[in-house]
Order: sequence, then structure tokens, then C-alpha cells
Amino acid sequence: MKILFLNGPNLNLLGTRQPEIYGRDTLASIETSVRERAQALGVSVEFRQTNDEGQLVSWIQEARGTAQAIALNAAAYTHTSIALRDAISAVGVPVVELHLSNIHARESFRHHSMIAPVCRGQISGFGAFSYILALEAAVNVCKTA
Ligand code: CA2
Repeated sequence: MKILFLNGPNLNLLGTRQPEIYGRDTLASIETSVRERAQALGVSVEFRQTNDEGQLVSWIQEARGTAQAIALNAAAYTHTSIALRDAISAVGVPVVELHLSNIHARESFRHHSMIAPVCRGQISGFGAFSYILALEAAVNVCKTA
């Protein structure tokens, strides 16, 4: 079973700025923790980041037949992207929406997620641990499918 982790814009900056919101972990250290947990669960993971909305759409499309679930931190595109929502709707692969911060406790423009209605569920507010929770949720969704 393969879980595809997709990360959107500016998440490559994790650990370098705004630690009070996003914590001190880098995306690379989060990936290491996810890989450790994935090994214990006996599943494989692929981890990618891009600042490009179209690239995220392409990766979601390509997940059909190659990954059993997607864990997606779409970052700011969460709040704006009809293109991502359409890609998730079309792909036929379950998507777990994830966020480091609690988007509902922040600025009002972050309260609305364009993608939430087409995702299996949302994990938000647990810092780097949100990625572990998303892995667990994705594996569980696959096992119960
Ligand atoms: O909490 C999350 O994971 C977010 O998806 C992060 C996005 C934000 O736009 C969403 O509302 C919530 C921002 C990612 C940018 O990350 C940075 C990390 C360090 C320094 C600057 C930006």
C-alpha cells in the first residue's frame, strides 16, 4: 500500500520562519517521522512539495493506479483552488486534508476550505503530528475501503 503525501506552496520554508505558528520541524524532518511510522505500519510513502498549483493537480491526477490514498497539505491553495477540488473529485483516490495549524482558529479567510467537501476528512492543528495522524487516517481509509 502506498500513501502519497503532497505539500503545497511555501511548506519548503518550514522550520525557518514563523515557528510560533508552524513549529520548528522542517519538511524533511516531518518526512523522516512519517517514514518511521509508515515502516511500523508496513506501508510505503512518497513525499513531494511544490509551489505550483498545476503541479499539484497533475500529481493528484497521476495518483490513480499508483497510490491507494493521498495526504494533502494544499497550504494556501486550500482556501482558493477550484482546480484542486476538481482534481480531487475526479481522481477516485481518497484524500485526507491536513494542516499543521488549526485553520479554524486563525484568520477568517483560512476558515473556509475549498477542498474539504471532496476530501474524506480533515486533520488540522496538531503541528508536525498532523502528518502522522493523516498517515494513520489514510491507512485506515484504505483498509476499510
Ligand atoms: O497549517 C497549515 O498546514 C497550512 O496549510 C499552512 C499554509 C497556510 O496558508 C494554510 O492556511 C494552513 C501556509 C504554509 C506556509 O508555511 C510557511 C512555513 C514557514 C514560513 C512561512 C510559511
